[in-house]
Amino acid sequence: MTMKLYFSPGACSFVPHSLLESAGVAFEPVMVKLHKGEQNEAPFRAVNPRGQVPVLVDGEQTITQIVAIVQYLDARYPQQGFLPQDLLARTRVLETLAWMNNTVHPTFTHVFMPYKFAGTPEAQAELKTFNAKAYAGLLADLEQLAKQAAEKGQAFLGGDRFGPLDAYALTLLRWGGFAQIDPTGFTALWAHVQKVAQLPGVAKAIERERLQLNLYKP
Ligand SMILES: N[C@@H](CCC(=O)N[C@@H](CS)C(=O)NCC(=O)O)C(=O)O
Repeated sequence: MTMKLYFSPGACSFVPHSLLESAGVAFEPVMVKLHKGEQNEAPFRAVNPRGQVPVLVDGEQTITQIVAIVQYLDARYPQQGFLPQDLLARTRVLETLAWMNNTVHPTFTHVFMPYKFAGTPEAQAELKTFNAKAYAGLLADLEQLAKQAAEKGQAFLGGDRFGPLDAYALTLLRWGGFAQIDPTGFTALWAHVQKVAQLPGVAKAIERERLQLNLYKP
């Protein structure tokens, strides 16, 4: 049975979307329009009661959470080397992936969906401003990771193969534009993201999602 990936254009589901395209496997992409609130409607809630993308459905199994989906895809398509084989290198990639997912990403969610975290317009405005600043700091940390990889002559953030860190970095840097952060200010990261965007699998996911990399409007 063909796998299904529930995704939303520009959302964090870009991570498994670009991994699946890179693996060159047949899957059915199912678009969920978050801006129309489809994640809260019955058909999608029946798939994921938590109302979030990404969701990977493989036969009888429904898998959510990027960190879990990435490990599943890595095990299913070992030839892709999405995660390094070496124990320590793999642990380091998972460490950074978890940080992206549990720290960088939710900081942006406070900017993009402040109504999830505070009730009044004043509190939401404060959350937006405060977290946009914090987000710029976290992108600066990500810039350091891209710089270190480049200095080591490492082609990708997790090693010598394209993987989840590269796809997540692209997504997180792109989101910066919504927070009034100029991506080109992060020189190493911007160069890396542009390079990653040209990989055939990543380019396919970008095309399906119709993504523009630089959303910053001065
Ligand atoms: N920790 C979750 C985060 C998922 C998440 O935040 N998804 C967002 C899109 S980037 C979403 O579906 N938001 C819709 C909503 O919360 O209403 C994961 O790794 O899958």
